Amino acid sequence: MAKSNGKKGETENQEGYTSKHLQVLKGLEAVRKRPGMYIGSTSARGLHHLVYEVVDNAIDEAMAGYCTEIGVVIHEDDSITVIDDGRGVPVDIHPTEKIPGVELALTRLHAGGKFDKDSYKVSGGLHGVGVSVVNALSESLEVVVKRDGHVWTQEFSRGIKRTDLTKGSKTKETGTTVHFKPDSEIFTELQYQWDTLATRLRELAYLNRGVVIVLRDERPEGEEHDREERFFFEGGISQYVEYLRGSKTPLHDEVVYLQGDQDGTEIELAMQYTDGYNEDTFTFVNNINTHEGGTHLSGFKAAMTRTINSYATRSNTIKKGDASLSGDDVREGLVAVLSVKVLEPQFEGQTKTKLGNSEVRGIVESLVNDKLGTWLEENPSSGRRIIEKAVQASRAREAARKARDLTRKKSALETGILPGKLADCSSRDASMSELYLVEGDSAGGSAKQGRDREFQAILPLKGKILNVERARIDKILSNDEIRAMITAIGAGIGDEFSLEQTRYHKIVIMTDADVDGAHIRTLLLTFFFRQMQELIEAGYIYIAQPPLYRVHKGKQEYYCYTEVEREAIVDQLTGSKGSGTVHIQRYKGLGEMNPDQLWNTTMSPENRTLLQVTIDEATEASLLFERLMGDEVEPRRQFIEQNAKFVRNLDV
Ligand code: 0RA
Repeated sequence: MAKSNGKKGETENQEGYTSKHLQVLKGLEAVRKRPGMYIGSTSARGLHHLVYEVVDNAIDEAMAGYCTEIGVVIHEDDSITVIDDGRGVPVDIHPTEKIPGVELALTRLHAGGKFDKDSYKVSGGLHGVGVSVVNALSESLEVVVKRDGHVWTQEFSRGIKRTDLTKGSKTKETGTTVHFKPDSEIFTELQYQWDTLATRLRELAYLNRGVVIVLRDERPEGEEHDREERFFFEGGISQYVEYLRGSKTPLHDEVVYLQGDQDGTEIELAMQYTDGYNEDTFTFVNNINTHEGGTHLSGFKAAMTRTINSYATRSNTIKKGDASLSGDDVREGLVAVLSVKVLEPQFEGQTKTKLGNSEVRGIVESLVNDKLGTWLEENPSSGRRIIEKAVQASRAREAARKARDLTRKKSALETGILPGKLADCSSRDASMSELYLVEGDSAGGSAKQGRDREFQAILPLKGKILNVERARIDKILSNDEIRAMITAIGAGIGDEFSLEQTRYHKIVIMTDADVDGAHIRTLLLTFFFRQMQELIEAGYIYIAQPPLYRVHKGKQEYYCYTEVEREAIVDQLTGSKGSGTVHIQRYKGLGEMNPDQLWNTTMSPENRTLLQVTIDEATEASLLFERLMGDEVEPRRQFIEQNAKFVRNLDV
């Protein structure tokens, strides 16, 4: 039962809350009743979102010039501490609300932010809901503020204050520390993922040049835990472009950096051309990754097409009467980061990551037209290489179009002739159908025998598939394994891909649990990422989880999917009654399982675990692909070791 806060002049109701608090409670109770409305989900995604919410506040302090260092700690119990050296949340009594600013920020919905309208706040999307939401969804939350010469503390539980703001020892420092433990009554997932947090914090450090962000994991055991990483990039988004470029060869030495502002909209662009065949443009609005693009991206694209074409004409590389270079042509091999700050952003689209503000298009377009034009004039040899690259892209695209037409006839996409190696399912309902892409003919054979042929189709893939990261489209289409996949899936590729035509709503990559298997899986993911991205976005791509061990003793038999599981089972069996020794069989490949075992452990919907592949962290994903595919051996080895990086547990 809540206690009276001891203040005079406020009437208490039966439950012991003051009328004012009742109002407060109602606000945060709404958050607890429908948490999804405020943080998107109550699974892993929402859990991580709590951290971003607090960090965003600290970043706001940094953007306002008051904070240089932010620390995030994952504690042993999966509680989180976020510490910053900003101004500290105000502790003085709010003139009209009559409670300290801190308490206001933590107990009132939408009262968390800065009160002036001239600063860039993250809003829309899932961000910017305020720290009170974190408070509402935490079993416990303690805030420590250093401000006005003292250390101040206050505690809450599930959004309700447990203590009044307490003035403690003297200090000259300023800053805010928030420690919270997500509520197990709310969240279905309580474990923090290092990679998920690290990816976002790295991104924030690149986008906010000079801010130091340190992530520390204090949880013991396991390779993922007990570590610390520091993100600090003096070069900001230019350095981000270098990171994203990975091992691709640049066409010009320096990253192009443009900056400008108009009517309160600030624009920063960093870009570099490489010898690659893909485009990697990442756009951000107020630090939020605008996966779905929007007006800033269209302004950028329009300006690129116009500026490169006009430079090509002026430098006589393309003549009057020649076809002009297309947008895709002028962006082939481009790595770019566009970061804009907008005062009142309107976010649209399915995932609220598309910028709607129409005025931004023109602002970005004229800045890029103007400054990129100047850059090209001042760097003619770089300019020439860029134009040559675009001209080559244009020729290749024309050749590819012809090749594609040819392929379409040859592979009979339209006549419906499926690849010979495909063992198709009998169902014609795509939403029920699954396609297993299986490494090797022998595992493919077991899968064909073990499957449920009603809804499971099997396509065995032989050996290494083509690295699409290092090939132009015409070459990609001449590869047999890739052609078989394209025809089996039935939805085309690239610009012509059509999600509605997909013949299976689950495409399951099933490879051996070894380095070769990881490599093949990555090649396949690269292919889907570059040529059928919508499949990933739709959540149709999965990774099968075959067991690593079979442990048995007498008639007792267990399959173990991780080392930890194996240890636990072995301990249990060793300690259990009954005669016989404990046998451990390690599966080196799918081929070692007979059809029944493969079905029972990996394919049967009742028993299997499928990992859904997301491109939530498209930034990281693209880079990882590039790192693996590049010529450097070390990152490739590292990548293979950590290849589950873009794989997240089913998060709906
Ligand atoms: C309200 C107003 C001001 C700062 C903050 C909130 C603030 C919130 C958080 C949350 C985590 N770290 C934070 N740091 C600051 C502005 C205070 C001023 O005008 O001095």
